Amino acid sequence: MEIGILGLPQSGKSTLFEIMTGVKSREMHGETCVRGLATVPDSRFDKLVEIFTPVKVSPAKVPFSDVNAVGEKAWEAVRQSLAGAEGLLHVVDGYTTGDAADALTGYRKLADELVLADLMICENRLERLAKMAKKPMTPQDSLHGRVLPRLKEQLEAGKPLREIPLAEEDRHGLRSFSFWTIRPEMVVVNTPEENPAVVDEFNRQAGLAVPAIGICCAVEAELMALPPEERQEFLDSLGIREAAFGRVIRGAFSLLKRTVYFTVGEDEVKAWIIPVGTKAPRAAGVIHNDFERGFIKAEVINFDEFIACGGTNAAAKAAGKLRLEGKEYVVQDGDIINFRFNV
Ligand SMILES: Nc1nc2c(ncn2[C@@H]2O[C@H](COP(=O)(O)OP(=O)(O)OP(=O)(O)O)[C@@H](O)[C@H]2O)c(=O)[nH]1
Ligand SMILES: [Mg+2]
Repeated sequence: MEIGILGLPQSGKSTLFEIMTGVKSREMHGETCVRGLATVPDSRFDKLVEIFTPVKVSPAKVPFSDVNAVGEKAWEAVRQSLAGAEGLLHVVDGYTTGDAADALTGYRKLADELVLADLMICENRLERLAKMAKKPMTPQDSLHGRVLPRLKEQLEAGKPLREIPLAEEDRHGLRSFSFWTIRPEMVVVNTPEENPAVVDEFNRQAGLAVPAIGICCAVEAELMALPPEERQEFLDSLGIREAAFGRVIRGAFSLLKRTVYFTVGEDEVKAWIIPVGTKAPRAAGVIHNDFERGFIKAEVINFDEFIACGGTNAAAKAAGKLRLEGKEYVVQDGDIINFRFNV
């Protein structure tokens, strides 16, 4: 579930990237695309680590990428670097003038460029398809020939592709284009310290499907530079209810419809990220392909039940709380799972 950070120059992308990953991409000269991992904070995970005291602790991690590109080829570099990003985090400069209207102008400037970039891809492909009209078409060609005109129309109206309902099969057939505007987008308005409310006005004017998150990147970067035990006091002193880090992570999970399950033991406690609605065999496949192929049953207890019945495997078993689930079981957020498989 890689998140690509995108925004106009000097909007605060690298600052936000550093807040999320701790990686100072601004100091990595010569690296076009910098990747980093954000560790997902989860009190349930911490509790499981406390209970099992495992040799290895593996919390869930979300990859972020930040692009350092200037000059003529910048756009191409951004396109290539973020082709694999599943979700986009669009950072908007709201701090330079502190005016929501300026922030919105900046947001729309890049949003329009993304629409235009997608439109060009669409048109190129349709032109090539038209030229090969007499040759035999592959199923992929006919899918493109069928779906792309509708996409083109949407883009010509200046609208992003993510607003079009698409059948899963069609969506899959369009993957190779890495369209910008088909991907889910989360907007962060980089707010001035003295006026965090600029994001509210931005949201009133922008009317986005998913409202933008307001973050004062400069302040939040200072926060992350503090030792963890001093952070709460700093937040309280500024009247910030929740640090940017947690808000962005939660935003990313809800944007990309992800959830977490756990595997536990004395060797390792690990959190696994899966799409909401994933069935047990596929969830097992995230650990290893063999687990999916040879899936027999999943031994499941949800975190809350696990804690309620004493917080040990033995207690859970004695209380008859370990469920044996089959292939159709939809894994729930916070499930603790032991897969039984046969290869
Ligand atoms: N006052 C203020 N300055 C900020 C804020 N966020 C970023 N800056 C400053 O703005 C400049 C740009 O920040 P970056 O995070 O490097 O922005 P960027 O979008 O990565 O910039 P490019 O990669 O060059 O396009 C830096 O000098 C930051 O210190 C903010 O919230 N308030
Ligand atoms: Mg940068």
